Amino acid sequence: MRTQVGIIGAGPAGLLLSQLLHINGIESVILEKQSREYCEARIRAGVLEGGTVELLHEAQVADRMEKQKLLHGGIEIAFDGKYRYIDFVDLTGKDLTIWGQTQIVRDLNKARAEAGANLVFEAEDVAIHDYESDSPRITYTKDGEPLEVQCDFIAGCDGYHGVSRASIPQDQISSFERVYPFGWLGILVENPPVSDELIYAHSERGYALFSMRSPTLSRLYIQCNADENPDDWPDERIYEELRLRGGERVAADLVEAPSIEKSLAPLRSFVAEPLRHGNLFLAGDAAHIVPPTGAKGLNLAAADVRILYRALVAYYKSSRTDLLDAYSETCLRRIWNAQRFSWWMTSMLHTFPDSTPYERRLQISEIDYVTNSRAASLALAENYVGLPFD
Ligand code: RFL
Ligand code: PHB
Repeated sequence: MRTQVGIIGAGPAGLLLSQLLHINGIESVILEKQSREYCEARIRAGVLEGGTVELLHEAQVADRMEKQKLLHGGIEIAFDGKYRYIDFVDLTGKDLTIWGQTQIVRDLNKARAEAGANLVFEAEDVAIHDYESDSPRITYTKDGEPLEVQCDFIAGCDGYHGVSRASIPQDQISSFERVYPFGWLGILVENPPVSDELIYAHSERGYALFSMRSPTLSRLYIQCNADENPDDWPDERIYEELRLRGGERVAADLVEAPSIEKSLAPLRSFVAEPLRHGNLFLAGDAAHIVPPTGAKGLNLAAADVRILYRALVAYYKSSRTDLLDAYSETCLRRIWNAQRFSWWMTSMLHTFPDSTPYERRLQISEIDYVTNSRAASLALAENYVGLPFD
């Protein structure tokens, strides 16, 4: 089979790229390892920057989001018995949208299927060939049959554990990484959120986050050891920690309901450079991971896609190669900004097992400063709502 852009991975990055290319008259094929049902059941991100929302409009998959989204004007930070609100709208004039990644993936799958897209689920043994040449290929197996996609470009949108980045010889790609000594245990519960805004809580017992997906669906997280077994965490134990970490107001207002999903995510910061290798372009989690504390992962994946699809459109419509040539450098500037912000939010709000009493005092002092000083709150706010595109 022949196409213009061969895309590996039907996560938000791969689906969004395929949809935006389609709207601009460019053909693509998506090869996805998992089933559609599996991809549509994964609970991941929830907080969208304005730029991501704009891109979903551009991709014509914003109708359901516009009807069901929640708008947020800021975040609360709980620490040391206090609750401080950082008002993003007042500080930056911008708000944030709560709309689950799960819903985005469902809408994109539906839009792609309705447009008759070539979307292959349960593609096995996906492998990349000749990506340095003008005729790259992707081979795979479907229902036991070996198949091949020939294309002009390959987009590696297959996440952190995918084959795209792993296919690049080690001496041609640099990796930068930090692994944190903890993870997030998350539950989804059919219960109204404990507060109108997200609450990021710092406590001696560890960090906790009180988030949401809708007026009737809460998403709650606690910091735990990265190697814990979620089965060792019955709901009652999680709620006990949430109450102890969230402070008095949260403890009084938090209503328990059984979890409908429970998962543990280790925390990692990671960047692979460059993002382009011949005619192979890495995008999203395939190229970079951030710890979820600043809610940047999905937004960064969308930012890569925005830059890549525009570069591909410029190539096909005007034979321009300059935007493709600049892809890696353009993306990396935003990626490193998000890396710095996510690392900073993570370091400020989590409890580190090896920190000294002196460092603990500094951490409290920093949270106090960031939530009390307009200048420091603004630095947090402008990064959280998303830095502008050039
Ligand atoms: P994905 O979503 O991992 O999709 C990659 C797809 O590639 C497929 N794949 C393969 N397909 C074919 N062959 C292979 N060999 C393949 N290997 C893998 C996979 O099955 C999958 O379908 O990457 P993508 O598209 O780059 O999207 C990235 C986002 O998913 C991720 O950054 C966010 O979910 C991160 N994240 C958050 N981001 C935000 O912007 N805001 C948030 O509030 C936020 N919260 C979160 C998060 C991530 C979390 N976890 C689970 C790590 C909260 C959590 C708990
Ligand atoms: C979420 O709702 O899943 C969420 C919200 C904010 C974050 C991370 C995750 O910083």
